[in-house]
Amino acid sequence: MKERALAIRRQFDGDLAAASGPAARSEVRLRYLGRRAGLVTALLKDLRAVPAAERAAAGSAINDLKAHVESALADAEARFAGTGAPTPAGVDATLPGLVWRPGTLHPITQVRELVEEIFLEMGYALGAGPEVETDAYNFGALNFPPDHPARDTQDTFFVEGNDLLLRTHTSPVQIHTLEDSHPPIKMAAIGRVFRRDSDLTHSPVFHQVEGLVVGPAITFAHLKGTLEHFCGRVFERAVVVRLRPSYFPFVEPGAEYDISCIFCSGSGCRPCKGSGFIEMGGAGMVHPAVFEQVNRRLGETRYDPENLSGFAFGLGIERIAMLKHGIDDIRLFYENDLRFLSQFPA
Ligand code: FA5
Repeated sequence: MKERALAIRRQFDGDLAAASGPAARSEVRLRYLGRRAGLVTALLKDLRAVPAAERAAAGSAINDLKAHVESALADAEARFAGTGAPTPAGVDATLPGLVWRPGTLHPITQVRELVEEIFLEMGYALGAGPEVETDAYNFGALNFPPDHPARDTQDTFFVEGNDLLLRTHTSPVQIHTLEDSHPPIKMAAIGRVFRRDSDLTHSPVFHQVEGLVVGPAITFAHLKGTLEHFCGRVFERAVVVRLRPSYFPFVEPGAEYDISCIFCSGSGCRPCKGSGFIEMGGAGMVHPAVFEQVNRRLGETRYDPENLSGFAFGLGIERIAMLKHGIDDIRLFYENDLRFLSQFPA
């Protein structure tokens, strides 16, 4: 009986493989499982004639065969389900199916994550502040005189009257951090900022990163070394930092900093306009007036400018991404065109 079951199994496998459509598969089902003349059914009927001592083993062989036939038929039907159905009018069944492409992180998110990683490596805490700020945090506490041109409606999006606005830079996070912590401080913050500004390299919404270090005997040399290390890690090469005197009301001395050109290493090329350097952002030593304003708001001398000093710097995340990937139009980051975005696999 066991041999007969095996032979029927072999025959069934061959018949099923040769059955090319639903009708042929129905025939195979009838041939093996049909109630009257099915080959497996016949075996079951013959079981009665098997001597009692061999009946259990024979019964189990037939049951295995029946389970195999049923599950192989069910699999085949599931695999070919629908292929025999007529195609509805107007449907072109020869068109390729949907292609599922895995998503990638936005290039700005990738730079943001890299920058966060570098600051964490350097032992900085990550800080944050609100995108809707008061004039006091965005300007006043940062030592902007009341008539400073940056408060002009040309640059600032005001939300309500003249007091609530969309922050124009991440520097207000310096004030939140000074108010919420105690020295020594090493803080970096990345976030969205807003300006009435729009051209090939300027967007009304963009991202900045802010660094703030406060402690005893922090010097301009610490600032330069930090910028050199940070920019070197961002662009994955050794860079030279050049500081140029500049004015930001909340730092003194204040500077704009450039790095040696990442395309020509300083010999002069088109992206660096032959100068050998590329502009990166603003920096400087925390202005004593900032410490004094924070002390006044806190009602205590938490930051004594005689015994403490600090440096701060800021730069644009989009600018880093544009330099890293050779992109000359900032709007590409915000148009959500997959042909552009899919070029930056994470
Ligand atoms: C500032 O915003 C200062 N808060 C930076 C700073 C921090 C100075 C700490 C001193 C100490 P600035 O306006 O230059 O500085 O902007 C910094 C960077 O943001 C620029 O170098 C540029 O890369 C980027 N940026 C400015 N405006 C835009 C814009 N509209 N679109 C894209 N990036 C911009």
